[in-house]
Amino acid sequence: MTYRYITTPIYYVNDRPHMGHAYASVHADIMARYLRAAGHQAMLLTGADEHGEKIAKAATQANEAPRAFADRHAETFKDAWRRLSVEPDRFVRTTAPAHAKVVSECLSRLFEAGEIYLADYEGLYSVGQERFVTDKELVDGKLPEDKEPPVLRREPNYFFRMEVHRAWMRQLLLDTPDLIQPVQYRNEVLKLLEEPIGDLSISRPVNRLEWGIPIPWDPEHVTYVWFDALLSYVSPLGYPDQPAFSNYWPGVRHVIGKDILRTHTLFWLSMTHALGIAPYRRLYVSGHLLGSDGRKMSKSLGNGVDPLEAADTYGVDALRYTLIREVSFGFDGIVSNAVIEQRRNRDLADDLGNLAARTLSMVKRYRDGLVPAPKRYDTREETIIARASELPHVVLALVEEMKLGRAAEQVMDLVKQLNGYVASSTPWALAKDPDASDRLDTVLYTLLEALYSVSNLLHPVMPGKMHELRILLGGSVEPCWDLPWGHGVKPGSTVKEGILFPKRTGEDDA
Ligand code: ME8
Repeated sequence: MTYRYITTPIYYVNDRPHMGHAYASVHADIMARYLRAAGHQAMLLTGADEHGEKIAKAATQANEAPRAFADRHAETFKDAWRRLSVEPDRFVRTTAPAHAKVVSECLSRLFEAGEIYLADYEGLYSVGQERFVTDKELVDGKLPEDKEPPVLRREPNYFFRMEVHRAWMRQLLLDTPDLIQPVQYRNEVLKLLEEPIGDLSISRPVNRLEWGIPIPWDPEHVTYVWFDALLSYVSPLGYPDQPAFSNYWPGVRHVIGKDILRTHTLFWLSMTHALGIAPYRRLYVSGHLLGSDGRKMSKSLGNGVDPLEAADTYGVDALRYTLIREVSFGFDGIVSNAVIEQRRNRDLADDLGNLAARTLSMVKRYRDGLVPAPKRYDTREETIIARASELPHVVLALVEEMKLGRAAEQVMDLVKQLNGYVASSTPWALAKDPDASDRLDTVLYTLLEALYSVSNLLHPVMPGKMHELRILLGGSVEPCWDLPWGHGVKPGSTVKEGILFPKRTGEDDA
């Protein structure tokens, strides 16, 4: 048994999740489900990033104490994941006492080891954005989103010695070409590491921000939100001394968006190196879902599409399927309602749903709804059997590279092949010919058994609908990975008729 640990970003809980958040969580969930299906002991982590200025400000605006505000929104996220069939094994909250303890201990250790020092930070501070800004960001002396120009501010901050880890990080990336995927993001980071990266400010004065984990040796400061958040990948495993940490950490894979690439490389790799934690095994970096305005979908721009509304309208499984099929991992793209409807109608209703409905209705009509026993296979069946038998390996290899859309596409190609097989085998003509009874048995059995394989291969993507499909097929309801041909549906058992994906048009809303 091998352990795998898959993490989503730990989301800021200052609003409800939009489609971009669902994109990351659904990818991580599907990967975890595939790995579990294939026999790995896989743990999925997600959670809530609750400290920092962003949350403190949102709480003030909502006229709530930060704790109550974070409690409420953490529940909103948990509920959203439930409704999107994202099933984390752990949900970490950065306000949990066990997490805060790990952060304090890590800070103390690094301070004692001389990896953290106090210095004055001087820079241009944007009151509007509540952060230091660089000259490069300014247009006509101010940030485009601010009304007022930034002010020169000087304040004491604790710094983590990040620069000393730069050479090591660069070597790590050179020695581990698949550490960051897709490769364009690895190249981006290698470029960043060619120049000095400086040290990292990891505290904020308490008189400016109280909502954070106190610096253990200096009550005048709280910990910077990213230093706190990144450690939430290890704290739920009982770092440093619990067995879950030693079991799961070596197989860790982080799923993130490209907006947080820098923090997950420069910050997180140097932090883990300084703490003596092995670097992560993989960093899968997604592109951005864009709003209908062509800009990154985001809470602040208000161009977010609600994934829960889309799941209610089109079905959660159609949404999950569309998310992995429509935008290749690593690239930017758009997942609009029109796109979900099209994927649902074409791929799921026309190709997969129709194949299932036709097959089941022919079994009902020609064989009283009983699974026939196959007789002699010819080359047409042998091609299908060979493809169905190799697909679990093909799919898993793609899943390991987070190419989930390509994996699903391979299975949907089998579905297309099966639709072609129905057309060329003409079961309706065989049914009229008393001498073709054996042949009809073989064709119908092959279709049922291949559909059973499809239900297993797509179960991680569409758990609800593939469960329904197995019920219709009358085989074992539990999914089973890599089942040898001939062990899915049982001759003599009863199938049911049903429509998996009723076709939807925009007019249904009228
Ligand atoms: O950054 N397209 O949290 P966050 C695709 N708390 N993915 C998107 C997206 C979009 N338009 N918008 C957001 C944080 N995401 C930190 C993380 S981790 C230790 C701390 C996804 O709530 C994407 O995966 O801003 C991105 O990285 C993540 O949401 C950021 O979520």
